[in-house]
This record gives sequence, structure tokens and C-alpha cells, in this order.
Amino acid sequence: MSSSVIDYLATEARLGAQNYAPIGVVLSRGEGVWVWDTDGNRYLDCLSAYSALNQGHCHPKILAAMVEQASRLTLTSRAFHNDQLALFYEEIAALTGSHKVLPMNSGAEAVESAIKSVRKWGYEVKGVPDGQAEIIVCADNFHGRTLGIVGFSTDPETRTHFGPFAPGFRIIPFGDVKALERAITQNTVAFLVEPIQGEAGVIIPPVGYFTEVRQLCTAHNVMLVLDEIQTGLGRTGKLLAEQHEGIEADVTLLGKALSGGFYPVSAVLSNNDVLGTLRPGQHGSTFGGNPLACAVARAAMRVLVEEGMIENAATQGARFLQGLKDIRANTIRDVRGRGLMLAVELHPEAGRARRYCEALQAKGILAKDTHEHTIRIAPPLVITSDQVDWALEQFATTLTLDFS
Ligand code: IF1
Repeated sequence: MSSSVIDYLATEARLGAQNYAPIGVVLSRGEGVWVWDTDGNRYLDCLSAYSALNQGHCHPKILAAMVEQASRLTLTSRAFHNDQLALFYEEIAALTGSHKVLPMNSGAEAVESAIKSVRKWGYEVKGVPDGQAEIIVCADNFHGRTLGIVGFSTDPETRTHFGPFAPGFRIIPFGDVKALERAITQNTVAFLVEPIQGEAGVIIPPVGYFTEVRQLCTAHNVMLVLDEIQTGLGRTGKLLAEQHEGIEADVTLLGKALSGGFYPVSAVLSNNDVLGTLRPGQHGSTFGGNPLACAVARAAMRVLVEEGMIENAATQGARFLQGLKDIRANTIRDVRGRGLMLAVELHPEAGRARRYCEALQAKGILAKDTHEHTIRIAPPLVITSDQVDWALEQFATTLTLDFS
């Protein structure tokens, strides 16, 4: 380790809140699937900033749109109109088939905004008595870090000592239609769920689950809110993960890759009158819908489609998954994924996944562990076959190591 690296780490440790434990690499440059550290070592990015970099690092067309817009107009607040917002609305609505759009910044803000909107819809349209709205969520969910959201997390690390929390949420197991049916009452306004649970370890629900979820929600006039902040925008090999299930959510949440990693941009999309219940003054954000965010998001959506990244995610994801399945190593308990949202779950006896991520780093791959024994793999969607094959060689030699 060079002295400059030690400085960065020591200064962060001394001055920063210690709410992360990053792998000991200091990055200073990125391009496509690659990042470089301060010593000039190159790595294949297999995390993509938790899927915010679907379009790859520093995509030149998104960069150009950002620079051009930044030199013209960055922020107006929503007190005035700007000449990018309407274009952003047009393009995101056309891309996703949505009728209403609420622009926000972070993913957690989109989730909070959806919760407010479906509650309001529940009171004003569905007729739920004031203060009684219930929202159903899943165990092992991850929807962000705000108080409202961590209040319905089931992960002790995420919620312990952050309470008291707001009422109004019911927690059911993920992938269990019967549990959903039992949990729905007359006061249920929404079911909020990830199409594939990311933080939980890339958990794919049983085949047909979402078809039945859709039917139940429709039958009981419950809004199906899909958090596609991580699964959306091509990550799973389709524009939206809901397309694998042949369903349409009532409310879809996007974030992360909506800006291609340049800027926090999120959105609540709805197919019906949920967002229509919001009136002037009832919700907002200083930065939400600002012209810089809109210009960046427009370019990020455009390159995703024009450069075939969604199809590439399907093709390379299948290649990566098969390659991982072909690795014969006693350490591997399970390999799963859809598109380029992949995970290798290790046997508990193999040692901690973090150790394997550090070994991968030494071989030029950056990946992130989750829940002790799972390695998450999510490269930018611009990855090529050769790069996948190279990555697989590194995984094969690393996963046969014994860190128990
Ligand atoms: C952290 C995981 C990923 C998300 C879904 C909303 C949000 C996220 C489905 C909130 C955010 C992040 C944030 C990051 C870790 C991370 C993560 F490990 F927790 F599961 F991506 F894999 N919905 N996910 O995944 O979006 O407010 O952050 O913009 O450390 O919190 P945000």
C-alpha cells in the first residue's frame, strides 16, 4: 500500500462518520467498466455503485449533456418552470409507459414520496378512514435509510436505536402470496416490494409470484408499488424487472442509474391517479426536477436504449451466470441472478465473503459482500464477452481459495 493510500484512509477514519467499512482501495478515475486507483492499478467494477452506473463510468454522452446543461442553467427550484423538465417527463413517460411523473433526488426520497402519495390516494380515493392507512412490505426489504423507511426494515443493523418509528406498516415474507392475501385489510392502500430483493442477497421470488400479487392487488384495490431503484433501467436484462413477470405496477420507483451515476436523480412513476392526488404545496423538493438533473437523466435514458445496454445485460448476464455455475468450488453454496444482477452465496464454513472480495481486489476485480456470505456481482451493462470471460477466470481462481 502506498503512503498516499494510507493518508486517504486515515483521514477518512479520523474525520468521517464511520457508517461504512469500505474495501481498502482509493479510486480516482473511471471509464466504462473500469476504475483506477490512486496508484494507477486498474479494476473491473463489479458493483457499479450499487447499480447506479449501469451506463458505465463517465459515459461521454451523459458527460457532454451534463457539462452543456451545467454551463447554461442548473437550478430554478420548482417555483419557476425550466426548459428541461417537460422534456424529461415526455421521455421517461414514453420509455416506461407511465402517465404521471414525480421527480425527486435520492432513491429513499422516491420511496418516501410514494408512501405519502399512496396514503393520500387511500384517504381521498379509496375511502380509508383518516390515519388508518396500512402499507404492506416484505421481510428483508431494502428501500433506503430515512426514518420512515428504516422503521419497516427487519434488519437489526439498519433500525436498532433509530426509533421511535411511524406506525402503518405490516411485514410479510417475500415470495409468499398467501401471506399477502392474509395481510390485506380494507385499510390496505399499497404493497411496496422489490421485484428482486437486492440487499437481502439477490433473492428472486418463485415463478408466478408477481402474477398472483398483481391479481390480489387489483382484486382488493391495493396499489402495487414496485421499487425498481436497483432492478430497473436494464439491470436485470429488461428495462423494468416487472417485464420478466408480465405485469405492470401501479407505482414504479426509479433512481440510481436514472442519471448514469452522475447525479442523484429519482422518480415516482404512476399509471393512475395516485400522483394526481398531490396538490400544490403538499409535496416538493428544492432540487427535484432541476434542469441539470433532467438533462443528465434524459441522456442517461437515451444511451441505455440507443446503445443496446438492456439487451447486452441479458446476453452478458446469461453468460456470466452460466460461467459462475460452471465453477467447481467447495466454497460455493448457490449462484443466482437475472441479467447482470448476480450473486454467489458461499458456504458459511468457507469464511466471510468480505475476505473473497479482498482476494478479488488483488486480481483486479471490485465486488461487494452482503450479509457475511454472499458476493454481489453487478458490473456496468456495457461489459463485453471478453471482459465477462476474464472476470470469470478471476472468480474461478478466487473461489477455490480457502479462507475458513
Ligand atoms: C447504502 C444495498 C444496494 C435500493 C432499493 C431504494 C434504495 C436502494 C431497492 C435507496 C439503495 C443502496 C444504498 C446503499 C447500499 C445499497 C444497496 F446493499 F443496501 F442493497 F444497492 F444493493 N431501493 N440501495 O437498493 O436509494 O436513497 O440510496 O438513493 O449503503 O445505503 P438511495
